[in-house]
Amino acid sequence: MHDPYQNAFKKLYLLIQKAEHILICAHQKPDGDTLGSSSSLLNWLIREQKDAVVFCKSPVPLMFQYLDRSHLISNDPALFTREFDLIIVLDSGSLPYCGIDEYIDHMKTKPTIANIDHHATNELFGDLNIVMTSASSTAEVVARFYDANSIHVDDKMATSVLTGLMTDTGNFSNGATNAHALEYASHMLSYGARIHDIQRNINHVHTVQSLQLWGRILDRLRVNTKHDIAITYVLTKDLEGMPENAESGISNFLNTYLGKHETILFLNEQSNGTVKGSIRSVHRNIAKLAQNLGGGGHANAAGFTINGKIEETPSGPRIVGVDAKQLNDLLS
Ligand SMILES: [Mn+2]
Repeated sequence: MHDPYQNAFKKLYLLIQKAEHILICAHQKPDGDTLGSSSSLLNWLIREQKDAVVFCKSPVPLMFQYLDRSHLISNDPALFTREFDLIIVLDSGSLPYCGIDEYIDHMKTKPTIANIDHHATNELFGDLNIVMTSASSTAEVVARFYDANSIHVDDKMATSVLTGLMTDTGNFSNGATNAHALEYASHMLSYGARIHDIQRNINHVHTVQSLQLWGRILDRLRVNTKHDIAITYVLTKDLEGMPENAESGISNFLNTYLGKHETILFLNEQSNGTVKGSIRSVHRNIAKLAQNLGGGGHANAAGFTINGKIEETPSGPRIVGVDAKQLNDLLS
């Protein structure tokens, strides 16, 4: 199959062959795509007898610890005091998004940076940029890289790639789902990917407590008819004593099950004085909307972060904060 990215994939392969010490970076607050892509490449590089390590600023969530060699993923910034020839950044629109900009700034010798991603808002910060905005996931880009270089994919590498494909497509149900996502998923199954292992880990992670939290969030769901947006939110105090990431997945859940309203906005109040917003839409391109609010993302799944707190009012949530005017216009 002809792939216009063939040259870039060959270049990446050469960079890897040339490098002796390789650092793979997954983005902070990691999802299945960044971790799946990282663990897949790590397993391959170890097989190639390369000195390779993975850094992720946040710890690997329990639900992703089935990924092969995920226990080797380090959140120790001291890694950046070592010398590397190559850094491979996965699934990150920018270095600050990944959480490694300051660490890289302080490195004595500057490694070559390969930027592998699928976000339309990617800032092309790498020396080599392979940003496939049409790809369902970064894991799909990794699978195409293996294909382009005739790299044998073993069951470990395949399980990790399939994890990225399944999580970024919401189990092949959201707007990122396309023929290639299913095609590569099929390839990964034929290479021995452990799909039942993935299913059990990524979909059966909820406790009674976290589902009760979802109940509270669903109870707050309101429709803003002026902008045709369904809005709900979670407060910092709701998350006290909850399992980690208890609220994650709710915007995708709403996007899958709330058929009538095209756009969903989920506001998540953080303990550091910011509010994170996730926007999902099946047909509307909401990347611009997220960008206008200082964020970014894909046409159907995007997000932003603003300074402020959520105030509950009878007509719904409002944000108390200096830069909140634009968002409050959307909420009113
Ligand atoms: Mn992704």
